[in-house]
Amino acid sequence: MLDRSSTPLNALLRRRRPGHSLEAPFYTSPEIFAADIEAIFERTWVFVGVEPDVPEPGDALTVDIGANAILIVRDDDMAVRAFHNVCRHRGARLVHDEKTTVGNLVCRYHSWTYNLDGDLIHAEHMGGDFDPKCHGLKPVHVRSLEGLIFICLADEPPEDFAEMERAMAPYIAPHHLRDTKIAFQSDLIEEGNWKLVMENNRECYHCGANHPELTVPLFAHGFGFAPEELDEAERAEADRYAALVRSSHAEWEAAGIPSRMQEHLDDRISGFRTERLPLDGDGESHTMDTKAACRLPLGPFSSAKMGGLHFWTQPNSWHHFMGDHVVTFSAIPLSAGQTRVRTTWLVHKDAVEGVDYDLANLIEVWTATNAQDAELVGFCQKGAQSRAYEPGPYSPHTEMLVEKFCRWYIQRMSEHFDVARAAA
Ligand code: 3BY
Ligand code: FES
Ligand code: FE
Repeated sequence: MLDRSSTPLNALLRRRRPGHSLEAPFYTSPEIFAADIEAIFERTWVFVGVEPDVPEPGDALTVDIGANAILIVRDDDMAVRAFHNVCRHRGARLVHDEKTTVGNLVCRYHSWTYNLDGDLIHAEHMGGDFDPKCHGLKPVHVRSLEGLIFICLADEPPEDFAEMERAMAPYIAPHHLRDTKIAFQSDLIEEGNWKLVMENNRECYHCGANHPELTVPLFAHGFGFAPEELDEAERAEADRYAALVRSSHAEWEAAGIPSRMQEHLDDRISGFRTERLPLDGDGESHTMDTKAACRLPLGPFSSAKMGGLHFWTQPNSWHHFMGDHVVTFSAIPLSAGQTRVRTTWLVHKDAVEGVDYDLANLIEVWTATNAQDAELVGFCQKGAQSRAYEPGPYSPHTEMLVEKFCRWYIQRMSEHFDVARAAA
């Protein structure tokens, strides 16, 4: 483990150059990876799944965050609960499948059995002095933001999550996420540090050159540009887009659909950004013809042109809510050089594949985009290992939000390790 009193980590944190990518060890060092888990993933609210991952009582989902095995279950009262996936007898992992359905939670080792509330309800041969009440599963903080499941491993989770909930619930609610089902889920193991995955997600500087599918529904100029570099035609296009954003926002907000940008990426622990943006072409969805992929709308929308609601959270998620489907993404760090990106496509729960939606059409844009992003992240991971690598400058026009991600990260790390040092 890193020596925290005279550490290279502290020095690296102190000398981070604003407006530039991070120094190589932040992407490559196993010690800094362990520090990231401790200071970020064991402290902040982490997005792990959606309520439709566990639609019925007894449905369970497991996720590992660093050395922590977490279990998310739907209990008999339909509440979503989270526990450490660790038996209170001798610590065996309790649930082994990533997804399963259980009546009770039975440990394979000596058959200790817990109900869905985490109470130990059966343990043989433990004698009269044994108190099962003291051996329930250890709970993990869990919150569902309109169906998006976040967990926090800290004893005292950041309280500002409530502010994000208050701000975001009205944006997400119209999409009725709890009335959706998973049409498709994909796991991609990206060959890159989790921060490279997140940095890549926080800009579209790379979109024009790399995402031919994504740039069909998304506007090329929607994610920033240097005004002085635009020619006349490009400027006219940018102006047209800005006017469309203004008129779409006015129209949606008047219809009770919150749409305006809100951004707290680096001034809160539970940092986030949102904005509902109009789509190009016919503007209905993230598809190759920009038309809705699913015939059943998610809510009682007056138009199919609901744009795309972006919702990004620190440290590890991004989401797109359209009128007809939702796509959510979670980045789970596996090691310094590997990250699991889980993508989940959700449609109305009554939608029938092949009748109301064509699966290939539904997932085409983001399947292609994810593969392209995974490759780009891999390029950067390789680059960070080279002796030629040095932090490079972010574009002030298109990479401001990458900078905000890095600033948020450096703040969290500095706070955590300074506090730990002061307390020592
Ligand atoms: O998914 C996102 O929200 C960002 C913006 C577009 C590209 N990128 C993947
Ligand atoms: Fe679970 Fe023994 S470790 S029952
Ligand atoms: Fe991308």
